[in-house]
Amino acid sequence: MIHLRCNDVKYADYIGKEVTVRGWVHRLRKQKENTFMLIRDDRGGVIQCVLATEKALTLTIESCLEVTGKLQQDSRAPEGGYEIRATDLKIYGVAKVDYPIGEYQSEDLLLDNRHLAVRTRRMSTIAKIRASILKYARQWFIENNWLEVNVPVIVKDAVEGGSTLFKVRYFDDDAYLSQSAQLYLEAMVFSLGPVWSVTESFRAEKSRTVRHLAEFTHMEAEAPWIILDDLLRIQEQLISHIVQNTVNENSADLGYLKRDLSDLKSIEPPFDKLSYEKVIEILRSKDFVIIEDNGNERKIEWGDDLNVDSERELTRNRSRPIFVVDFPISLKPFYVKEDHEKEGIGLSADMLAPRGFGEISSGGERENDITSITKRIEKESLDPKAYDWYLDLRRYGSVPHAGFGMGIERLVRWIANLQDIKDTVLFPRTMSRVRP
Ligand code: AMO
Repeated sequence: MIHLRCNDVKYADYIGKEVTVRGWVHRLRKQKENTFMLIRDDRGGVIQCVLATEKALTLTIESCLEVTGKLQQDSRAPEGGYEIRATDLKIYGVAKVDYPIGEYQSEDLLLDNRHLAVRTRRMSTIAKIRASILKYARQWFIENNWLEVNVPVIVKDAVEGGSTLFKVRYFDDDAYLSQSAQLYLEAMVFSLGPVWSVTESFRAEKSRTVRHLAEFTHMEAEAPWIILDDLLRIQEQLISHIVQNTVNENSADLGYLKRDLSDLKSIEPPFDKLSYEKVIEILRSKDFVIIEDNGNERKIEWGDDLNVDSERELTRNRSRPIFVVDFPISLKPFYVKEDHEKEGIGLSADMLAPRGFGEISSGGERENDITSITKRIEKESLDPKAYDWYLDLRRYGSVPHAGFGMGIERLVRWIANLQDIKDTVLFPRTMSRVRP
């Protein structure tokens, strides 16, 4: 018996042969004599099956079954003009008639039923693109001799400020869900050299935006003996490798999502670098305004952080990512190293994706000076005691080092051209959504 996996076979090779397909009833049209079903297999491939209606009476949308019959060519059949004339049917599970997902559904209904919506072509297409992005990221790190490591996600210390920490009860104590693997990766570079990890990070983000999740997949890398310029080169190469290979492997998937491939194909190093000062100058020349917490509007000025709107404005007419460098250190966390040639400026960089997508990574050189780190930890209202182990890294043979963190969902959002970050992950976690 020939088991068809729809996406992997050339149907023409099987015309007239008896084949079997296993899957779910994707579409169903019962006529007096014949029933026409579009069967979707477990890789998302589809084929039409025609069955005598008397054998199909119990069948419903999303019923799980196995159909055997002769493969025939019929130009009326959807998805390529082939169909199976069924002679045998094995039913694994009849679906209840009230399957909640139809052709046109509201966003909320799809999110409430995400455990079922993962079966839609759109969601499985995005999942495949995401898998390629992770695969080619891993390939780049392996080819360039970086060691993959794992870190804990239950921690005692904040990396990105205290306001977005999720507290958890840890036996008789309190702990937090990790915001970033960075501090642990920093500990590893002393004995493992360049290291990288993919870990879930957690942020109790109060803001509802199209690019923030409460839980996201964080790809992070850290290496000894490198400076900011090296870090930018590493990210340019990594991103170009991921994009070119994903476009190559997933062009049909990207096409299904109506992603214009020409921009992506042009992604190659080097990426433009703009200083924070230049960025503020550009935004001011466009009369870009900031809305303050009290609702007042004013023109953006030096010292303001970049946000979703300013990054959209900066990148909307660009086709390739850019780095923003030379941020005021006051806008950056305690670990960012100050540029000793430019007082008050940090040796860090954010990478912004083009066409309005904005920040996808952040990183830089790490501060070595214990006094400076401690002061800045206190300034962020964090408890220096929690960082004792981290400060040991500076006490015992500190090494110049640098690293970055990149949000996989932000990367998927840009590469697959998705507006809402919730679509980049099968089971999104946001302020208002923790199930399914
Ligand atoms: P940062 O906080 O900028 O830096 O995070 C790094 C990258 O992670 C992604 N990201 C998010 N993605 C989805 N939802 C969120 N709420 C969210 N928050 C962040 C973004 C961002 O660029 N330790 C530092 C990095 C470093 O210096 O190594 C850090 O975590 O893509």
